Order: sequence, then C-alpha cells, then structure tokens
Amino acid sequence: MTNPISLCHWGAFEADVSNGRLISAVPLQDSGADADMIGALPQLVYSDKRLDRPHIREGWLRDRKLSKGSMRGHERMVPVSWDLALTLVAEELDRVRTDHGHKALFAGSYGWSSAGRFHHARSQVRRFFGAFGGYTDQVSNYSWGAAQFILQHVLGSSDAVSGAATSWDSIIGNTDTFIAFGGLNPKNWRVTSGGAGFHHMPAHIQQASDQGTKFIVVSPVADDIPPGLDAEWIAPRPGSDTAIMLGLCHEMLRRGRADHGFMERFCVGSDTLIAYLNGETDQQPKSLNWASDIADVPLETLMQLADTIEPGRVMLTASWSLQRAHHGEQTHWALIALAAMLGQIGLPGGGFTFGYGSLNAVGENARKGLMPSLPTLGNEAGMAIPVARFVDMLERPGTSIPFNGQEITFPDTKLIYWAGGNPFHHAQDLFRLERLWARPETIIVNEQFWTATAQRADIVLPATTSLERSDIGGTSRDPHVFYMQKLIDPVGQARNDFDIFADLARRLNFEEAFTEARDETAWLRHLWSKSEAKAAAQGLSAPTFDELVHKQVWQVPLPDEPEIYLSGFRQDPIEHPLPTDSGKIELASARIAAFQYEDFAGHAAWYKPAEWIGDAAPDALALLTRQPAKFLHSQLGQTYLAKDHPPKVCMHPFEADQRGFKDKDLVRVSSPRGACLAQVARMETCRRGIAVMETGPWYQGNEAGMDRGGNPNAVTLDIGTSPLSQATSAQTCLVTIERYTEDEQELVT
Ligand SMILES: Nc1nc2c(c(=O)[nH]1)N[C@H]1C(S)=C(S)[C@@H](COP(=O)(O)OP(=O)(O)OC[C@H]3O[C@@H](n4cnc5c(=O)[nH]c(N)nc54)[C@H](O)[C@@H]3O)O[C@H]1N2
Ligand SMILES: Nc1nc2c(c(=O)[nH]1)N[C@H]1C(S)=C(S)[C@@H](COP(=O)(O)OP(=O)(O)OC[C@H]3O[C@@H](n4cnc5c(=O)[nH]c(N)nc54)[C@H](O)[C@@H]3O)O[C@H]1N2
Ligand SMILES: [Mo]
Repeated sequence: MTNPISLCHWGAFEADVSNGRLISAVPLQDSGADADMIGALPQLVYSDKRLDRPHIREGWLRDRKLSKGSMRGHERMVPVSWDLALTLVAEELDRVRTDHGHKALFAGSYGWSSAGRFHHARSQVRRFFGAFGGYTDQVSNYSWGAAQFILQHVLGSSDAVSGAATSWDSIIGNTDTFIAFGGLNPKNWRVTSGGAGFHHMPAHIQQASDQGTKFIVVSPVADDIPPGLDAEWIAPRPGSDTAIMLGLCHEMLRRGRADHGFMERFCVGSDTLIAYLNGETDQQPKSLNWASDIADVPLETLMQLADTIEPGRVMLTASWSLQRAHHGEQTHWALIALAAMLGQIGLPGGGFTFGYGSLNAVGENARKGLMPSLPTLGNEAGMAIPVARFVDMLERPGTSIPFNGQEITFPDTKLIYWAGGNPFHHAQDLFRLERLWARPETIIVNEQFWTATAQRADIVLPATTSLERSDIGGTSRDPHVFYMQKLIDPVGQARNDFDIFADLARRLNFEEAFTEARDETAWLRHLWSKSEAKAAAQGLSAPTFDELVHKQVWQVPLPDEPEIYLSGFRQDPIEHPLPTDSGKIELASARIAAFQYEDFAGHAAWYKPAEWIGDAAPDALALLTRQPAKFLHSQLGQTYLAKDHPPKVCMHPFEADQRGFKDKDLVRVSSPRGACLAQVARMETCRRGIAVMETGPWYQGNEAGMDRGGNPNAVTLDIGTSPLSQATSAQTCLVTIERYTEDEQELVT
C-alpha cells in the first residue's frame, strides 16, 4: 500500500503512519518541497510545546473581568475541562456583547493558520463572529499591506501583488534582463499560503538564465541570489530602492529612451511625475547621482544598470519586503513608473510583476479560482481596522487615524479572540504589545502550541493540527488540489476549531447559522461542489468529491497560454480598461493628491524613512528582519530546526571587527523599544551598515526589556507605512549591537 499524501504550507508530503502515530514525512516525489521542513512534521505534531487540554489563567478563573491583565504570562495556567472552558467562553462573549456591543470584540485574528481551506482557523473564527452578530475585524495583511492600497489607486486593483503575474514560461526565452529589487531568495520559495504541489522556481530561473536572461539582484544581502545563478549584485542601503528606480526613470528621460508613446496611450499623470523627476517641484533633479548618494551605490554602477535596461526586453520585479517599510507604497509605485517608461508592460517577458522572490509559485502557470474557501458571514458591526494598527487600537480607543482617504475610529476592545495567528510573533515592538495586551478584560486563544501568545491568554483552547482532520487544500497559484485525509487522531484533548466554534455557537443559540447543519464531511462535499461548478464554467471536468478522496491529488490542466500580466489592456485599452478612475495606469493620482497626506504626493517619490541609516549615529546599523529560511514564521520554531540559540544576527566582518565581535559572540541587539539576545554571524555577503535577523524565534521578553528568545520584533518600530495603507514598517529599524555581559545575564535569567 502506498503512503497517504497530505499538504502543509511548506509543501506536499507522503506520511508514514503506523499504529495511529505519524512516524515520518517526506516531500511528495518530485515536488521540490524542503525535506527538512517536511521532515520536522512528527516533531511538530508531538512537540512538548503542544497544548494538551484547555487551560485558564488562575487570576482570571478567580476574578474574571476584574482580574489583572498585567498578570498575563506571569500566572499559573490551570488545566480545566472542555465543558467548563466553553461555558466560561460563551458567558464571557455574551457579557461583553451585552455590556459593550460587538465592536468591543476584537476577532480579526490575523495569521497564516494551517493549510486546508475548510479548517482554516482564521476563516473559522471570523465566520463564527459573523454569525454571532459582528466584531472588530482586521483588513489587509502584513505581507503586502502597503502594496494592496497603492496598487488599487495606480492599477485599479491589487491583483498585481495578490495573484496576477507574468508567468515564467513567458519570461523564459523572451526576457533579456531581469532586475530583482529585493532579490530572489530561494528560502522564500519553500512556502506558499495553502501549500503547493510544485516548488519549481529554481528550475524556472535556471532555464531563463540558460536561455540568455541576465539577472541583476538589487539587495543589501548577496544571498538573495539563488546559488549557482550567474547574477550581478548591486547592494544599496535598505530603504533606498525607490530612489534608484526614480533615478533610472530620470536617466531614461535624459537619454531619450523613455517611451512617451506608451505613457500617452496607457498612463495618466506622466507630466506630473516628469516634473518631479526633473526637480521642477523641489529643485532637486532625481538623477542617478542623487540616487547614488541615497543608496550609497557608486554612480558608475547605476549608470551600467541604466545601460543594461536601455535596450532589450526587461522584466522588473520587487519583493514584498521592500514595501514592508516606512513609505513602502513608493517602492511599488516607482517600479510601475519605471516599467511604464520602458514601455513593455503587457508584452511577453516584459513589464513588471511583484513577488517572484517572495513566495513559491509566483508566476507558475495555473488556472485561478478553483480552490474552495469557507464563506464568511459578513460583519454587522461594520468595524475593521488596518491589520498592523491593532496595538494602536489597544493604546488609543476612541481616537481616529487616517486610512486610505477615510478616518477609522478605534473601538474600545474588551475581549480579544485569536485563532490561527501569533501576534507575539508578527507584531512589531513586542514590549509595547505586551504592555497594551494587559488592557482588555479577557483574551481567548485557540492554539496548537504554547506559543508566546497562548502563554499570555486568559483562556487557551487546544486545536488540532491539519494532520488530525480531513480537508481540501492547495493554492490558486499552483495547479494541484489535494484531499488531505485525517492521518492521526487528535493529540491530547485537541479539537478542531470548527467543532470548538460549533459547540460555542450551540451554547449561544446560533449553531445553525454557523454550521448550516453540516459536519466536516458535509462541508467538504459542499465546498467541493462549488469548485466543481467553477471548473465546469472553465470547461474543465473536475473529479467528484469521492473521486478526489480516492485520488488524493487532482492535477488541474494548465491554461493553454502563458499569463502575461496586463496583455489584454495593452492590446486594447478601450475594450479592456483598468479599473482606475482614468481607466489607465495612474503615474499621478488625483485621488491620492486630494487626500493631502504629508509625505505622500500624488506621484511616486522618495521620502526619508523615520529611521534612516543615511544620517544615523556611527554605531547604528539598519536591521533587516527577513522571513526565516527553515520556519514558517514562528511555526516549526518548536522543532530541531530552531537549532541556533540564541538566533543569529548577521553582519559584514567589517562591522563585526569595528565592534570586536567574533563568530558566535553573544550580543544584545537594542533599539529605544527594547533588546533581544543574539549570536554574531560574520557574513561577507551582507553590505556594510546593516544587520540581518530572521523572524520566527519565540518571544521571551522579561521585565528588563530583554527578549531572551531573540525575536527581532522586540526591537522593531511599530508605525504605519503611511496614512494611505497604515501597513507594517518592520524593515525601518535602526539598532545598536553590543557584547552581552555576564552582569546582564544575571539581570535576565
Ligand atoms: N519584523 C518582521 N515581522 C514580521 C514580518 C517581517 O518581515 N519582519 N513578516 C510579517 C508577515 S509577512 C507575516 S505573514 C506575519 C506572520 O504572522 P503569523 O501568521 O501570525 O505567524 P505564524 O507563526 O504563522 O502564526 C500562525 C499561528 O497559528 C497557529 N496555528 C496553525 N494552524 C492552526 C489551526 O489550525 N488552528 C489554530 N487555532 N491555530 C493554528 C500556529 O501554531 C501559529 O502559532 O509576520 C509578520 N511579522
Ligand atoms: N521559508 C519561508 N518562506 C517564506 C515565509 C517564511 O516564513 N519562511 N513567509 C512567507 C510570507 S508570509 C511572505 S509575506 C513572504 C515575504 O517575502 P519577502 O518580503 O520577499 O521576504 P523577506 O525575506 O522578508 O525579504 C526578501 C529579501 O528582501 C531583502 N530586503 C529587505 N529589505 C530590503 C530593502 O530595503 N531593499 C532591498 N533591495 N532588499 C531588501 C532581504 O535581503 C530579504 O532576503 O515570504 C514567504 N516565504
Ligand atoms: Mo506574509
């Protein structure tokens, strides 16, 4: 008998299950999934950090809403029965909604949850609160929150960052020069939201290179070049990419290379942008010389870059990391402006696409829209805040912030419910979060593990992992749909999020609205029937649910043609206009200009970020906090893959020598927000003036403001990118790094 197949965000796998226990897992043959990450699954599932039963914080159990929120994380968690835990949760939800209204229930619950579309925890919790009558939700995401809003104004939708991409089979053989701002770091291709059957990005890139595409990687760190790829490396200061892009625009104009015909036909606002580029508005031409100063890259290097893009077919891409910074919107607007100047948008292998370097399967040829998803039930409370501003919400209830041309007034949060996310991983400035986390009366968390968030809850409910339930999984970027059969029984007393919420809904008298009288199997059949209908509309014959269960994987037939982003618009902009105000690409946006935001003109521009290495104290370093190579965020941090403790902080040997650091020296990475423990890794591939850490280590902040877990979000800055998107500015962060002394060790143990 063959082994069962299943799926996680880090790939498809074959499982060896014996006597009801997961023994091992290996990547699905030829899928290219990472064997270490897949191999860690048994350790993950049976981790000693696994939550085995419901727990309630001692003080909350005694004093309920009067208990001291500041004791979260400091008090004993008392194991209780499911019945008691759910009775108390139901009573508490009812009390808060009666006393304070639905907006006082914060259940946006941002987070990746697990693969599998029905049991997706964040969808379950939001559906539950939709059925309950409303809650405060979160909009957008940490991944590309700034891009989402700027692209809606410039291109009319956020498709360019959320799914649409010129596919690799259009690049291969067509693209002469591929410029990757933020690089093409292969670590990021280990992961896709929802999980994928292929990890073919390294092969695509190699094929493009073999067929003559020249790759140029613009990144402060050279390991953003895939190993073995013959690419050129340009190493700017973090936060300076917009200046380089605008400098190149200026240079294309100066050389008479700018495609005015394209801009005339397909764009509005080029005159406004050009006036800015020429310095007519601020007496500063945005020349390559100007860009060279900001980016700290020799003028000659930038001139050569301009020489390279002047002729031939050019594909421009920016990783999502670029816009996870103060004024992050500008990076994506400026890239579009440069692509418009080159005039190749909508042509094979030309124009721009965001995120080839950010996630597996960006640019994979696949049919979209077939994956099922759990329908949410709206939100009668009509309240949603920008995802990354939730700590501001806790800090300043009743005050307003500008957001994409509107004002959002923060509600007064009395209860937080989180399922499928780890705010003590994903938020910036974790010590601030910890202070404000004390404010709500009650915090409930469904989790699989004793994460930093679960440790700081009042009520923790143990959830199953995707191996302990059946589901349908996949991602629209990849041509596979998986039936994820239940492989093992729930560990400990864990229950499915769906069953937890169904039980709560029953206690609160709205079970029918939440479950629609379906159990797991009935839901899977129901959701799949919708996918079958969508497939039929595309002329495809999808397997029936029973066939899918039997086959385990459906390989969806590929589209006939490669995807070329905006090709329809290019062929006929009247017949296929963009959904912008003008129907064209908005190189200047009258709508944005009318918002009159400070440091946000109606066209792409470079602004100095709130913390800027260009004028920082000599001992400061710009901290980049990247996606972890072998974790998914904080997930897998409880396995052998978290072998470096404390986690590494990488820097150029020059910076290490300046501070007298050898490899593995224990250091304290500090900012005005706090500090975290790390060990030095000298890395030739870093440019000078930066430090690089991975996100993902489990936060263990103490009262001295030191995180012994080494989570870099202990030091990052928690401000919005701009009033437009209010997204995370995680990459805008200056730190100092000093040796960690024995005395301090005393202080923190
Ligand atoms: N400094 C800095 N910070 C960052 C970033 C950065 O670049 N720099 N990146 C940001 C980005 S892009 C993202 S997407 C976020 C990621 O932030 P998150 O998505 O919050 O991170 P995860 O660790 O994936 O958290 C998912 C949690 O859900 C739990 N979980 C998984 N499956 C289930 C389930 O079925 N049921 C329940 N109840 N729980 C489940 C997991 O155990 C885990 O604790 O981090 C952001 N934070
Ligand atoms: N293995 C693994 N893969 C992942 C994830 C994971 O947790 N683990 N998370 C997934 C998620 S949720 C997301 S949103 C994506 C995120 O995808 P990205 O945002 O693209 O990923 P990062 O690793 O944060 O950044 C990519 C590279 O950008 C470079 N960089 C950082 N700042 C700058 C800058 O200012 N300028 C330039 N030119 N380069 C810069 C860094 O060197 C970094 O290696 O990754 C996904 N892929
Ligand atoms: Mo993300």
